[in-house]
Amino acid sequence: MAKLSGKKLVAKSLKNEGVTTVFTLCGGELMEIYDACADEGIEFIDVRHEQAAATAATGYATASRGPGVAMVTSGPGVVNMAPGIAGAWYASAPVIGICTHTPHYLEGMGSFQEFDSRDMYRSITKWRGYCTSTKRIPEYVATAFRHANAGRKRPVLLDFPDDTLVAKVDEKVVQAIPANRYRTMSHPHGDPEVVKRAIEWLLDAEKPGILIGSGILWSGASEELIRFAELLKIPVCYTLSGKGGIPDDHPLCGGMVAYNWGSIAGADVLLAIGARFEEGLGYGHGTFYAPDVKVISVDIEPTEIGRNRAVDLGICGDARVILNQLIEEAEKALGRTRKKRKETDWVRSARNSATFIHEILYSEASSSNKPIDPRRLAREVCDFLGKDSYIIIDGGDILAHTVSLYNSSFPGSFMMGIGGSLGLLGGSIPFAIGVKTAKPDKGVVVVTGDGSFLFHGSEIDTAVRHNKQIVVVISNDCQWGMVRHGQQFLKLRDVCTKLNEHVRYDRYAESLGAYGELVTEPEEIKPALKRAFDSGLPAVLDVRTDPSIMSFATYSVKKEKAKQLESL
Ligand SMILES: Cc1ncc(C[n+]2csc(CCOP(=O)(O)OP(=O)(O)O)c2C)c(N)n1
Ligand SMILES: [Mg+2]
Repeated sequence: MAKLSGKKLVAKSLKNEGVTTVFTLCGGELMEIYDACADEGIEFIDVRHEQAAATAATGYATASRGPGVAMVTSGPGVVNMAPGIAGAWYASAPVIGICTHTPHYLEGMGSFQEFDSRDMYRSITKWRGYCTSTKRIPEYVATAFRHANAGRKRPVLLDFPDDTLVAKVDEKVVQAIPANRYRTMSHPHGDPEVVKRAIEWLLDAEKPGILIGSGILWSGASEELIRFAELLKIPVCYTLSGKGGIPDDHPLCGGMVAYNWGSIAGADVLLAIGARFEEGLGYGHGTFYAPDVKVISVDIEPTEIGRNRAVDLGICGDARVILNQLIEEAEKALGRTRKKRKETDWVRSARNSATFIHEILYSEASSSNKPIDPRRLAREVCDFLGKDSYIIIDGGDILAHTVSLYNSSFPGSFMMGIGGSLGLLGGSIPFAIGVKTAKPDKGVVVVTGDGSFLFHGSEIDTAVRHNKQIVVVISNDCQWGMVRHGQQFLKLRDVCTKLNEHVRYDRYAESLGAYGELVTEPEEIKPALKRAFDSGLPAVLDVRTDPSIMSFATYSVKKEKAKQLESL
């Protein structure tokens, strides 16, 4: 009977999970794992920082709606990977972080690169496995995938001491567990009685509203959402991370709450699906909510229901399954009464306010000034993007400008490379590499601030080496704009917020083998984007933007801060 090393078992177990790509940065103990994985047909994308490995895995997971895998070395590798895993945690992405460890029998003795990863990762992973038995490797890998994918998706850490990886075991003592045998393939349904009550309330409501978050995207429920909203003629608003759950040009789309707060404000019954009542939703309180609104909250994670605000009905389960249940109940109820829902003034006003706000923002983005108005840059990029491209955004003010102008075309076409609500700048380049790996036939565009680009700009090198065409548009205002604008608004010292005015990001990209262009004229943005795509290479456009333009997001946050300072 053949003997298998732990490294072989890791490779075989990953293959068993259907893994085809792993994001990594090398280390001594990883070399034979690379070989073993190559034998199994698993490809590696080697990045320039371990944080980027986890962030690329997050991009891969987000685009594929499945697990993403990052593999790093012991000690420094796993220390460096942590911020990327934190981003995955806040983005609710099922990322499997794999690291090695100094031998178990030397634990606590101070061996070179020994590090207690499980303790460090406690608050940013759902599960942490430390495997000290070679024959149990398949079980640990299976457990990691099971935890990452169960309920609300989140990252996990798999830690393998080197002695576990080096030891060999008889093939026959190893239990290979088929991936479909240790986790349920069905998705949790909502309680039918509660679903029925939700439909009664929504049918009785004069001003029903739907609020969606990223749960819609993770469960792949956009189609069902649209069918349900159309059936009952209910306007739909979305949170920042729910953007893309419904196309912006859909007649029932009321836009993003942060901008079009008015669209469904005053709803008498509000159905929140996969949207959490966190800061972006005023923690569930404020003028957006009618005082006697009935809130129905749908979430895969039971502890999210009732967090920060009381709800009137809670339905725990998978968004797509529950929307199908809601559709079925609604059809039954409408069939009984033979009524068809009509479009009301309430629906029209939600749509009109969304269109009105978009038109204002769009017209404000038409300046032909030089340096280029960053709003114009955002508008040009959004106009350029076909219906078939992903956009990934990063940065401060430029992020806010772009969010407000981008009309999402297909579910998930819009993504943030900033670790969900963590707001972790700088991830967009590796994130985009992960997206391009999962969706090689789609266009992938990054819009980022110059400051944010600098965190992981070196990953352009990764994109070149692995032939991942991502087109990166830098709003180069030579500053940490969002923070510097805050300093100006609050009349504080102009310190620590300037960036290098001499740098040429296009030349930096060219030196790495990518396509690069400096753009100083607003009319040149679209042609430069076309040239970038036509080059067939990863590309960087260094677009010189006006440092004086503050985004609406910065303005409103700083206004609030000024009020607080005054009241002290
Ligand atoms: C990792 C990280 N560090 C610091 C911050 C604080 N921060 C928020 S916005 C911002 C400025 C972003 O500047 P840039 O990327 O150039 O975009 P701009 O605002 O200039 O458009 C900073 C530093 C953060 N959110 N994340
Ligand atoms: Mg900037």
